[in-house]
Amino acid sequence: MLPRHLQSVGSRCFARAGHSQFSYVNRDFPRCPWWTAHYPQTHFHPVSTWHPQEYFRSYPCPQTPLLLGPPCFPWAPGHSSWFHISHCDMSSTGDEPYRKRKSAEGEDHGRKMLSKRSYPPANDFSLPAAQDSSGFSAISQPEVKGETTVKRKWEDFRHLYCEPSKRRGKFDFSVVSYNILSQDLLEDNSHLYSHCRRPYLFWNYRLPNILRELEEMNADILCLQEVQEDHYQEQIKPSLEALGYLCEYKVRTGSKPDGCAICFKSDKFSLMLVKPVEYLRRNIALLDRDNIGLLLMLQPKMGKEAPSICVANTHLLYNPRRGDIKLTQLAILLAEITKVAQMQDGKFCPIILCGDFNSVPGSPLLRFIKEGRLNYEGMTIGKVSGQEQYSRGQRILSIPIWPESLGITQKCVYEPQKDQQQKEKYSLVESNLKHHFRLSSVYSHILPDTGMPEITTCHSSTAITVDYIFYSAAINDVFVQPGASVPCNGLQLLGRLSLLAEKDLWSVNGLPNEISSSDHLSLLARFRLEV
Ligand code: KL2
Repeated sequence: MLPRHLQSVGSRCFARAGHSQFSYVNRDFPRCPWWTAHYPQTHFHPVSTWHPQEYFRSYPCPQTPLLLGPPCFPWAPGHSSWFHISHCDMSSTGDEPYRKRKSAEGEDHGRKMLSKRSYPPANDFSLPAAQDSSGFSAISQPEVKGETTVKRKWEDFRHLYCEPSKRRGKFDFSVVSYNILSQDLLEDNSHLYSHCRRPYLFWNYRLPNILRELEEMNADILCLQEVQEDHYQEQIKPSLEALGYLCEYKVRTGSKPDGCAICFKSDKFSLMLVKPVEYLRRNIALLDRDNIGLLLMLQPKMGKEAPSICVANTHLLYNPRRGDIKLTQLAILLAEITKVAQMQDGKFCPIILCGDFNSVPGSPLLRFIKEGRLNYEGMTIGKVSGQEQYSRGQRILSIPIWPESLGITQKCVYEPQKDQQQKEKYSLVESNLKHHFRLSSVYSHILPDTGMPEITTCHSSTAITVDYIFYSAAINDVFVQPGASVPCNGLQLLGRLSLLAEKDLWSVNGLPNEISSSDHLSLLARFRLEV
């Protein structure tokens, strides 16, 4: 018998190619300001004033790990997808919580997004003697007894589109965004994983799970964050190459050894351009952080001439108090995208923007990405990302946010050399940020079945959405932004792998757990480009 909150999920069937079990009419809340009304069980604020902390409570968990079942996507016929909960026989005596050292990261001292919650006792686990290369004990898979399932459903939107006319070509492809939790950060922030059974935190345990998950999703493009450089070079890149991917990587500046990777199937795309993006500017105090992004231009391999697709991947600053830095990092990325994605006729090629933005849905930063504009007058820097309800960053954003010496305008484009008159104009700038794109989010941030917030990251101190896949939507796309003038071939969202609610994740001991080996969930979407 499933726990009560899982019954509705467990009783559903999987969505298979052409047989979606679900109706998606009215699912698109960006087009409907009163979207909450579709989910009468819930009492959420509209997204723009949403503070996740008000809704996230601890759901003490039964002792069950989260398993990802066999692969199952519409383009892999005969399979279906789910998360699988197994009832393990675990005693709850005296497991040593995992600890190494507290965060030494200067930027990020001692914040908690939620008050510390009580967790079920950790479980006993006898460590075998063998040590892996990181000095931790090697382990074998624990015994699993009894099974129930929490599924991540494939949500199929294909029935919402007309078949393209015979004259038009179509190119379908899938994209993953996944913060895989670098081992270095896991060990630096070990207090966030005190709820985990220690053996599940060893890299040698986590790596095969992560690779298996990536293999099962079989996406055409992978945007990975928190990829530790040595693990990338020695393990991840070779493994993905063996699966037919070509891989590009950008490590963070500074001493943190992780970065972002974009990997793509070499039989689907040709690589046209690689652009690593560093946000660090040694001459600008605001930009003294080591976060980075990575852009690729990928040309679809199809019979017809198709525009390249600009794929951007980033991991923005974590620090919940420093929205000023996050917005500036985002502006740099958008300026770089503008540079590479603008075609000869001035229009933009289709854009996919993935990553961990360390900002919640409905926050000013998210509104800026989706709406293309933000008036930040009087906004405190701690409010920008919405990570903390009672933000401690109380300084008001300066106008403009970043200094002129960055060379990026308030429209998030690099500016040409200016004369004196233009410089004066810049100094009179208003508190309005803009960008050129109309980007839609693949996810709706609320689960349609229950009205609960979707979660992309979950550990001892938080359970929120911070990961996104944005895309330039075609005018007939299900999630096209209101008022969007679509500059060129946009993308249609054909489907996505659903996310989960916090209570579902805590019912399987949170993240990472036995089977899901990051503190983030993977995001997966399928798109169509019509040419
Ligand atoms: O939230 V993250 O995890 O997107 O999953 O991004 C950052 C955090 C990542 C890179 O800086 O490391 C994690 N408290 C919680 N998490 C932290 C902290 C902290 N003090 N510092 C870094 N991270």
